[in-house]
Amino acid sequence: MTDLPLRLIAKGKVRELYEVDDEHLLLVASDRLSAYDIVLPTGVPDKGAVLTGLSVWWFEQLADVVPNHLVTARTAEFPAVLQPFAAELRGRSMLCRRLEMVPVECVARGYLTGSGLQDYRQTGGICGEQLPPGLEDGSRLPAAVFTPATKAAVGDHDENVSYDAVVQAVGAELAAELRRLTLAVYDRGASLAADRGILLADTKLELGHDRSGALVLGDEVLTPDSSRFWPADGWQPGRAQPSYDKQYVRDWLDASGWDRTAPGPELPEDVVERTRAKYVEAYERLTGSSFDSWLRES
Ligand code: Q0T
Repeated sequence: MTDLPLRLIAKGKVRELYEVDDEHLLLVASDRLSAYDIVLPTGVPDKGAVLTGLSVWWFEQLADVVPNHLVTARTAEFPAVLQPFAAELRGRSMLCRRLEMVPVECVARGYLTGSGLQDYRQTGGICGEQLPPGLEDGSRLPAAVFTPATKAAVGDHDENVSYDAVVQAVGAELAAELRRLTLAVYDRGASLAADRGILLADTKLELGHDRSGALVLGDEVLTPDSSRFWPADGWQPGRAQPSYDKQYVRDWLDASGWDRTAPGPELPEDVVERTRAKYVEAYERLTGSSFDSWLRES
């Protein structure tokens, strides 16, 4: 997009974080999409707006569990310097309170897959928490597990760490609070999503302290980029689960002969359009509101 008249303070694979003033940041979600850890050259129209709309909706659903950093996602309420960019920012940006971030990636897993499955196969548990024997890819865990990780540089994978390592890093009191809040957010999210036919396999949160010292939810929450969404009707432990949002992309990439090195191939129009429809469907299924209404109100 056009450069904003703001200092860029963090850039992820598919979104950017800008400084607005001492106390506020602007989080902007792009339409870029990554697959097999590579950002593809083709964007998915409205993906950034779907993820932002979902995140804002989840913040509301979670307000009784944990406070959050959202100030407003209505562009009309953004500062005057951003008004010339309102059309570009609409739907996909959040004005947030600036927090002192806790240097721990707070992950909760209700199902076994990904790096959790790798850990389990090597150790019989994840992040030092033992699990029952006999679990396979996609198995539901007896109860959600807090599996913290340390943040890696862009492009690298976060590293799972033990709960003890979190205690060493931030102290016993904060570590316990991170675990409690992460599991509470996962449990609320998973239960709400399950009611709507979507399994929430796992989710990653970022928490920080506000000026009063309160622990606050930051970043984006319970989006398909920060979480694994699976269609409940296709769930079958013992194999890789289909992704709610990216399966058309993966299927096409798998058949394309791509060797999974950058830059990755351009996606055909029909794959882009079907993927856009999956993102919009996820938004509408979870929130019960039309995606158009999100674009109108933001
Ligand atoms: C942050 C202070 O979101 C990140 O990178 C995206 C490109 C990671 N990150 C978040 C912060 C936030 C938030 N969210 C906040 N409210 N206050 N820092 C910094 N990096």
